[in-house]
Amino acid sequence: MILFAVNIRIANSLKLLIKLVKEDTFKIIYAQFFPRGADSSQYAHYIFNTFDPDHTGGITFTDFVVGLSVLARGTAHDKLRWAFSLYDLNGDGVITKDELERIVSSVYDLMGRSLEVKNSVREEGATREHVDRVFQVTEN
Ligand SMILES: [Ca+2]
Repeated sequence: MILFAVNIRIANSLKLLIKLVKEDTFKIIYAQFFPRGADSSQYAHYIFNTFDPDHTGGITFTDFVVGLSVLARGTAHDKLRWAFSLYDLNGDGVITKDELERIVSSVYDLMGRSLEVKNSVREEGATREHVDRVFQVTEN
């Protein structure tokens, strides 16, 4: 009987190991780490894509471990490559102003409605100005 129970637990663990985490589930899990009023959906989408580089629509256990390994134990170069892949939304090897603006906008969404910064920073054009300043710094 004990052996049967152990086998059931192992089988359940294996099911978890091979189960795909779909983007909707990932977004629900991700949202739990942000304050009430925050909209983490768009940023979670971008993070999800970095863990699903082949765009299969699901993160496998292997995808997750490989991604986490880069973030936790990777070299500075590995982490920069990961960050670059986060910002290079279409994967063409270039980060455009539009891509940066979309990421910055999603980061502001993470701050939540309760923060005054959202209203003061996200006035029309403010996100674009922020992105323009970043590009001015990187071009000099
Ligand atoms: Ca790009």
